[in-house]
Formats: sequence, structure tokens, C-alpha cells
Amino acid sequence: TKATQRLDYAPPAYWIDSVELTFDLDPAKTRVLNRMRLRRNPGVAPQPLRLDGEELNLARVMVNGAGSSFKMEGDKLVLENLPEGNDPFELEIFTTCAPAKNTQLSGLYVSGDTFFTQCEAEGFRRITYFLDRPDVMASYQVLLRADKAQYPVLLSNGNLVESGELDGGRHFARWADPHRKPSYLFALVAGKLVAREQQIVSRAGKPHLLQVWVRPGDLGKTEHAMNSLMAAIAWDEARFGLSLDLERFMIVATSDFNMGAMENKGLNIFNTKYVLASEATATDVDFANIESVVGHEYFHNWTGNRVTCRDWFQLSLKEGLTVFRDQEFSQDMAGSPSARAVKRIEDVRVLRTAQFPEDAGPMAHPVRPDSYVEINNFYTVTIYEKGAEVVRMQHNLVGREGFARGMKLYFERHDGHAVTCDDFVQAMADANPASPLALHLEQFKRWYSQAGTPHVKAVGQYDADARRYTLTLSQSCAATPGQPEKHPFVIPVALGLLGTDGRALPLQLEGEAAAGGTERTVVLTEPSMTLAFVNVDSPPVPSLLRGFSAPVILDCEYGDAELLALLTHDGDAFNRWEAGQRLMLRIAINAIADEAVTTDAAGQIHQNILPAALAQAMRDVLRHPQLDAAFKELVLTLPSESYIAEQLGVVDPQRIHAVREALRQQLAVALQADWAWAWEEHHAGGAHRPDAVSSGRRALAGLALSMLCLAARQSGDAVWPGKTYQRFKDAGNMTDRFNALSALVMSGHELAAPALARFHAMFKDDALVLDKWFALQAGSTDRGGNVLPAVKALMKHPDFHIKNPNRARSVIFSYCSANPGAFHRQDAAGYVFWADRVLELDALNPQVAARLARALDRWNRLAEPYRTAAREAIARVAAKPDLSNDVREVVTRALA
Ligand code: B3K
Ligand code: ZN
Repeated sequence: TKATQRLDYAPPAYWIDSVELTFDLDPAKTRVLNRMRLRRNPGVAPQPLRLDGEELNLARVMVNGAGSSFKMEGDKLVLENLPEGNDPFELEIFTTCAPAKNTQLSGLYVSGDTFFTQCEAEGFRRITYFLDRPDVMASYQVLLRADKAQYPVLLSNGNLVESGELDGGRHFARWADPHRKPSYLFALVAGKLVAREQQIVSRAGKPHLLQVWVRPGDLGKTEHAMNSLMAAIAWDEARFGLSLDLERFMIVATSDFNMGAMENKGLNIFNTKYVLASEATATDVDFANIESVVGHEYFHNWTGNRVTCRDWFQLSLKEGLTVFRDQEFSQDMAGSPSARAVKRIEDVRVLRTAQFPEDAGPMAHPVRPDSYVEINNFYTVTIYEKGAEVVRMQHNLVGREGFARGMKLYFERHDGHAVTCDDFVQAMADANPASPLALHLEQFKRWYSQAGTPHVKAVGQYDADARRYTLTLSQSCAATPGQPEKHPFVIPVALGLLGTDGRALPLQLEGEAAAGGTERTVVLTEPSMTLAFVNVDSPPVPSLLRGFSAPVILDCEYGDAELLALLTHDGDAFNRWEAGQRLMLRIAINAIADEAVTTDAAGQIHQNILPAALAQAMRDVLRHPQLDAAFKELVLTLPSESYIAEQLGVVDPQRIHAVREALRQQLAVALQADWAWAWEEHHAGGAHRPDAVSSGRRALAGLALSMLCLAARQSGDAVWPGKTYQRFKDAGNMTDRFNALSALVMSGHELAAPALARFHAMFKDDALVLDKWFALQAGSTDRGGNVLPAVKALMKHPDFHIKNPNRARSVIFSYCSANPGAFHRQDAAGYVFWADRVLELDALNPQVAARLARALDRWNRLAEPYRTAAREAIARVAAKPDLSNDVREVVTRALA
């Protein structure tokens, strides 16, 4: 198969005005009657109609009520003898498909005994022949017919217009969607489901019915999702003036889903993971994720559905913008400035641990890609998270009010249309003509067209005589596949200067009459720029890229003392955290390179590598009377192994693992009394509430417990593991229970086994909790290569089902993608396991397989013997003749 190119875009030769779909639902053979009204697109030269289709059995084609000839071109249904002229005509296509055999979970499929659909990006063509592209928007009417006892609930997009009984124990429901939409937003659900319902009245005074549909036993776990939905609706009205445009808005949960959730118009379909929560079964992280995903899908109703993408290269138009919106929603919900900063740090951590490696690896692509083989491979952290950063920079360049103006103009211009990323930026710039965004518009657009993470180098120089501080900022960006040269980006750098006493200095640039404020955003557009600050009394410490004002790597040669000053005094919470991370990263990188730091036969380091000053700085943060618990937890968590790996030219995963573990162990021991204090101070229960303050306390208490178990591992002391086991047994909520269980498992304590057994017994009927149980073991700290055999044993567990994506992810991905210390083995057994699983999954579900295939993206940077072994494993996958396009694209790019 060949790649699709962005520049090959051509408008469709036909428009589809309306679609009437009739489904006779049957798991083995579902019959689909598709009656469309089409007309030629007068702007395009006359040509045959080519409809997309995949795995369909075609029974009949009628044009204007008469049988019609047709031919097949591969998967495409081609009609050549259509009525001439531009009048609408009617096309009727009758097909069948086999939902029960659909293990790809794209198109119409069965989960348990319920029908679901997933049509984005190109799943609708697995339901019927269609112009399955986002710029063809049609009105939909859907008639669902099914056995009433087995499928009592029949749902589709829009409003229920009619329902009733049919012969033979069957019934029907007719739905009409009042809004035109592209086919990827079509959905249906049929099965035994129950709903939590909520009537609301919008700000605009309109009534709406909200429903969260789940399996009967799960109704008690839907309150948080419903609350999140109501909060999202209120937030979009308040912040952007965007109201719900439907009488009814439904969320349905399924346990078999390829990703998180899907924004089908009026009928969002969700992975149960992002709907179901109770304090007994879901952690604080789960609660926060539900809020953000419910928000995300709801926000798509405007950014994605009302205004959609012209073609799939524009995917970030809806995804980057909607991630930005869900991030802002979560920040606004978190409340305090410090809780907002915590959310920002978490988002940046995702960007840096997942997106930066992607942008530096074989799958690197611009936010608006130029080509793809399989579009499903481009639902990436670049499209989503970097896309959100590109929107955030626009927000910062035009200001909060200006951004709201830009959004308003965007909807005025494009509501009801399928548009491009350029259209979005243009609206932002036009609504803010005097802004730096408008000034540098064409250059700013490079963020959409150039892949790769830019570096910004900062060099400061203080001239005591002149009381002058000059700061030179320069930018560069490494080549990425297909893009050898990069042109300068528009980089907003938010900055401040700290005096020797830690105070924020007033900023006065040369040529300015007086100092103005202690923070400002400079915009770097040239390869290099120099700022001269005057009236500076002593050498300042620059605080740069505050709040992570641009998605770049900042290279600044800070001394330890400067980083300690930033960690202690910076008024910007993000940079305080960042200073701590830089300090620990520096120690880790030095130890990794230091040949004098040696490992024993078990791969452990016994020398002290944690300097006393750093331990003291961490202690000061931990004991700080004013800082929030959630923030402390982030500062005291070491940079991840994959983030450390990204800083290195050659990556020895075992060396990184050994050093990071040693640092963790030493931080545990050096601060033992402080961890005990932190636990005592923060663990107290009370009623469980998922708010930012109490979840922050639980997070810090959990970290303390894990450190205390690590310290006990060294001393052989039994007190803390015993307390931890007690906590595990008595915990009043899943966060505390799971944190205690992880502390035992990750420290390799002998109490881990009975705790795991007990946990399984307690939650054996709760699939989402069992996923945690599997994931914890597959992600556990490797000790002498013990994790891989455990993973293989888990795959033989009666509760393991590879066809269920959540379960496959909980075991296979937790091991291959999230446990580098266990995965990268000298004997290459981890890679052999990976290749076997990629091939096994590819035969079932190519989308999931292709995600797993990306676990070895960065093979080329590995040290030997890993590098050669990894390459061989990838080559073995690539050699399989009948690979899916999904996996083929990933491994081909990896080997290129
Ligand atoms: N738009 C969907 C993702 C569809 C993925 C298709 N492989 C979910 C979301 O971003 O909200
Ligand atoms: Zn989305």
C-alpha cells in the first residue's frame, strides 16, 4: 500500500446530502440498508463515484429505484453510469457484515453481548459503502431493529423520534441527528444497558437530558462521570460561550475499546476506564482522568464536530485544540494557583517523556503531517500533546481575551464546515491583528509544518561595572526524517530574574525608561537574540521558559547553586519543580557516565551517589510549611528512566535503571525520618474526596510509604512493610490501598505475594481493578530478570484475555513500553517476547498491535548488545508477509 499525501488533497467529486440507514442487528450477520441522496460536486470534473468499503458483503445497488451496474476497484465500489447533471439522485446499497467476528474493534462490533461502533478514522466503511472522508457531511436518520429481549436499548446519534414493537419479539428505534456530520462521527449502541440520567437547564435557558449508559451492575460508579459532564458543559459556556446544541447528550461505556473514548455526535462511546469510578475501585488518578476525558470528548462537540477537519492531515485542528481545552478545564477545576501548576507539570511531563522521544525518533512527524500509510498510526502524542502546546503558545501570544476573540471568529467563519489548521491560526491572528502572532504569522505556522523539538540555548553574562546583565537566546532544531533543514520557529520565552537573595528583580531592558514588572515574555524569532537588562545590582539567576511557555528543550548551564536558588525561591512553580528535576538529572547523568560507579552481580550500585546538599534540598521541600503536598510529590519524584534516556547519546537501559534505583534507594534512606514524618502528616483518612488538595495528600503519603519500604529493604527492618500491609488491608479507598500494594510490590518485599493474592480475591469480578493488578506486576521493578517470567505467567492466568485491549495493555504494554529496566535484557528475551506479541496482536487488532510495535522506536540509540538484538526483533516482525498496514508502517519507519 502506498502513502497518502497531504498535497494530493482534492475535494470530493460528489456530496452526500442525506443518509438513511436501516440496521437489522445480528452478531453473526447484520444487514445494513443505506439510502443516500447524492449530487455531483459542480466544482469537480465529472467522474465515476468511488465509494469506500471494507470487509462488506454487497447484495444490491439501486440508483433512483432501479438496479444499477457497478464494478469493484480493490475495496472500492465504483458506479460509472450515474445520472448526468447536477440534480440529486438516490443511491441504495444493501450489505451485510459480521460484527461478532470483528476483533479489530473498528466499525460495528460486539463487546460482551452489546453492539458498539467505532468509526474514526475510517471505520464507517466497515459498516456500509460511503465517501468515508471527513469533508463529506450529511444528515443522518437511523432505524435500528433487533431482538427486544437481547437488545432492549437501541441508541444512535441525535434525537429519538420513534420506537415500538415488531413481530417475532423484535423492536425498533428511529433516531434523527439534527446536525450534519462526517461519517466518522456516526455511532450506534444496542444491548442491555441502564442509564444514570440528569436533566439540566443551560445558561441559555434550554433543557437538556444527560445520560450515562453502562451495564446494569455499574450504575453505582457513574456519578463522577455525570458530574464531570455537567462541569464540562458549564465550563464551555462560561469560558467560551459554547452551549450544548442537542436536546440529549449520551455517554456509553464499553470494556472493549481501542483507545480512551470517542466523540460521536451526541453519543460519546467510552472505554469503561474513563467512566466508571467509585472510591473503592478507582484511584485519584482515575478520577482526574475521567474528568479530563469526559471534558475532552464533550469539548469536541464544538472543536471537532461543529467545525471538523477537511482531511486527516488536519487531525490536530481538533485534537490539539481539544487537548488544550481539556487541560484548561482541568486547571480551572483544580482551583488554586498551586493546583494549576501541578496540572501543568503533569502535562509537561507527558509531553517530555512521550512526545519528545517521538519527535526525535523514526516516527517523528509535524503536528500537521505530510503523509501517512495508516491514519490510525497518527493519533499520536505529537498530534495531541504537541498540538495542544502549539495552541497554548497562540493563547500566550494573543492573551486570554484575545484567544477568546479568536475562537469566536473561528466559529463565525467555519461553523458547519470542514477546515484546516491554517484556518484556525488565521482566525486567531485576524482577531488579534496587533499581536506577535499576527506579526509573525507565516513563521509561526512552522510549528505545524516542521517536526522535531527545538533547542533553545541560553547564555547569560553579568557586567558588574555596568550593572548590566545580557542574556543571549539562540535556537536550533535537529533534522527529522524527510526534513534535513529547519527554519527558525517563533518561540515565546516567559522569563524573570532572581536576585542573590532569591527575590524577583524588576526587569528593565536597555532603552526602556523604567523597570516594568518582574516577568515578561520575549519572543524569539531569529536564530539568536540578545537581551540587555540594566540596573542589575548583582549577578542574577535567570528563570527561563516559565510555565513551560514553549515546547522546546532549554539548554542553560546552571551551576548547582543557581538551581538550588531556583528550587527554593522561584516565583514560578513550574520552574521550581524544573530546577529540582535538573539537579537530580545532573546527578543521574554524571553517575551513569562515571566508571568508578560500579554495579554488583545483581546489577546494584552500592556507592553513595546522592550528594548531601541535594538530599538536604529535597528534605527542605518535603518539610516545607507552605508548599502543597501534590507539588512536593512531583518534586520528590525522580525523572523517569525514559526521560533520562532522552538526554543521552547512547542509551544503556540497565545502567540507567541501576543508577535511578540507587538514587531512589539513597533518597529513601537519607530522608527516612522525613518520609516517616510525611506519612504521619498526610495519611490520615477522613471521607474520601477526589479534590486536588486531598488527592495531593494521598499522593505524598503514598510516595512516603514506597520510600519507607525501600529504606526497610536495606535495613531489613520489618516495621514499615508491616504497617504498609496493614494499610493495604484497612484502606478506605483504592488510592491508599493501591499505593500500599505498590510499595510492597516495588520494594520486592515478601509481603507482596500475600497482598497480591488478597487483592485479586477482593476484586476478581471488577475488570478495571484487575487491570491494575496485572499492570502492577508487569511494571514491577526488575530484580535479576524476574519480571519477564512473571509476565509470561500472567498471560496464562485465567483472567488474561488478549482480545480485550485494556487487559492486553495492562500486561504486555506495561512490560514492553513502561518497564525499561525489565524489558531491555542482555539475553534479548524481552525483544523476542515483544516481537511475538506484536505478531499475535496484529492478527487480531492491528491498531493495538501498531501501538505496541512502537515500543522499540528508539532502538537505534541503544548500546550494544541491545541495539543489534532490538534491530533483529524488528526485522523479524517486518519479515512477516501479511502484516497489517498499521504495523508495517511502524516497523518500516523504524528500520529506515
Ligand atoms: N477522536 C478519538 C480518537 C479516535 C482514534 C481513532 N484511531 C478520541 C479523541 O481524541 O477524543
Ligand atoms: Zn480528541
